[in-house]
Amino acid sequence: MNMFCYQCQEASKGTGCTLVGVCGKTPEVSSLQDLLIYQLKGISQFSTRLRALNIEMPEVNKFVTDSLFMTITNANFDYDRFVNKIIEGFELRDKAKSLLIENGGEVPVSACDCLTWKTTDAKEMEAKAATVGVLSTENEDIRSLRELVIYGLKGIAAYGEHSFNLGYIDNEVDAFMQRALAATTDDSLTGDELTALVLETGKMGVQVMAMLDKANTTAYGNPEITTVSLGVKNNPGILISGHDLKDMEELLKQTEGTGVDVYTHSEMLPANYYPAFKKYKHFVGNYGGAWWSQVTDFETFNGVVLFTTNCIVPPRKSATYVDRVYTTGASGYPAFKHIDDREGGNPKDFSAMIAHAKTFAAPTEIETGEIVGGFAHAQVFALADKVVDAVKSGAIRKFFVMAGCDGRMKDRSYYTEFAEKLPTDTVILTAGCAKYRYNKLPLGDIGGIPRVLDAGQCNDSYSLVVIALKLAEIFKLNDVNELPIAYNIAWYEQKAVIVLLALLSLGVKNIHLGPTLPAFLSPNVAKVLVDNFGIAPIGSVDEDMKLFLN
Ligand code: SF4
Ligand code: SF3
Repeated sequence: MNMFCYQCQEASKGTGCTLVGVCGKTPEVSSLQDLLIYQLKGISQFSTRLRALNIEMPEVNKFVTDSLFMTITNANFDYDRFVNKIIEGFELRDKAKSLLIENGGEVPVSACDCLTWKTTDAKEMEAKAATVGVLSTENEDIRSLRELVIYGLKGIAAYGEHSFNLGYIDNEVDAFMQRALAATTDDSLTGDELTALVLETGKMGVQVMAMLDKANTTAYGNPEITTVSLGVKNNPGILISGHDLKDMEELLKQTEGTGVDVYTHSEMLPANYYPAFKKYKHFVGNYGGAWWSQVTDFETFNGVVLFTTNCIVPPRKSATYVDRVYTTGASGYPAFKHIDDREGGNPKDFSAMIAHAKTFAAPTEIETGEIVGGFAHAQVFALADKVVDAVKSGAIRKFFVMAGCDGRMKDRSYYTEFAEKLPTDTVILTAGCAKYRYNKLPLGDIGGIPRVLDAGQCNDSYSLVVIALKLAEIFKLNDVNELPIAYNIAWYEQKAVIVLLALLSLGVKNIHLGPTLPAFLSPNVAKVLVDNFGIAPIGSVDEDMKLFLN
């Protein structure tokens, strides 16, 4: 075994990647990611004790958030970035320890040498990682619960980082993340206590998604119904992918008047729905499909590509686009150029990338037409009367929340077929890149309400929750599960894990999860989720359709 990782839906053989990641993560990078997580558990023990003395270390909060985000599936493949991050972490941990001692705090006593172990040698880091990774927790149920918490925290970190970039910070979320990381080293915690921590993680997921919603809508306005072009224009282009709207804002400002057009890819599509971005004439639409289609989309795009977050697919040997791809923020890939973080309140500098973009031809058109989106909570509330009337009259029989992630596996054609076979009196509520399985299908509308309502990115699943709670209020229901809403969620990486935990913490029951259940759920932990929340794997389209509609 060279490595062990089972954090995403594509875990090898449905159990875990042991030789090399199906995602392309090397055993070396996997080791460094394991060590970084281990280190966070040590730093968090000190910062949690400091917090009890009313001492907050903002640099620790930022470090923990960045580090968790960097380890999300397909976010960062850059060995050197991880080595440097780990060295930075040792310094931060020792600083936190000194601060604790100076302030009369008690230094934690733990069997975990994450409190003391250090090196600056990359090979020593790799060797150490082999003893502190996921499998170092022997009991499979405790391991399953600990990892469920950590994967939820990774999702929280991603959304927390986007909020931070827009000036929104919630110290309660930081405190929770660090307390929870520290708790994953506490051997005295029982399965029940860890299960409670899992649900608390979900609650914090709701809190961080609400913060990000506020940050995005305050900065850029409420998403509104928007028709997004899928074709191309004649100028050279920059294709921006990922989830970070601050990067989007700065890119649009810096490309204005340069003769370079901006297109969105994958999870950046919802940027088209924000009033503050729609005003830019050179922001011309969306190009291509979900993240995994980048291997062909980037070839035909011809121009420069910017990754603001996950999901990066390591380019094939034959790829011709490698030298025109840039990363920024938590994302990274050794062969791509990286754009540095903001410093001193100044925007990122995209000038070299924009100059590079000007040297390329316009994108090759791969499709034409338009799609409609922008159905986040404020826009749906504006249509509330129409929606409520359609439900009361029976014109809408049922809503299907089909949020989450897309992925490469062939089995995911289930979601396309499911959307196609849904009766015409049903509406899909979506968010995240899962939508690419059906958002270009001609599914029509119900009295002017499109049958696919796209709220936005995966974090905008929060909008779907707000809509559900509002409908429950309008229909005077005490329980959100009494609404005519079914949940058929697709997952891939750890942001979908926090979306799922957030839904559970809000009491949503009977969620169907696919295309497969997470490898990190042990049989006993899976049973707890089935017994208490009615979580179920997807079946065949026809069986599931029958089940959902009865
Ligand atoms: Fe395997 Fe997924 Fe981990 Fe990549 S992130 S190594 S595909 S389990
Ligand atoms: Fe997609 Fe990677 Fe998860 Fe934000 S871009 S949803 S998979």
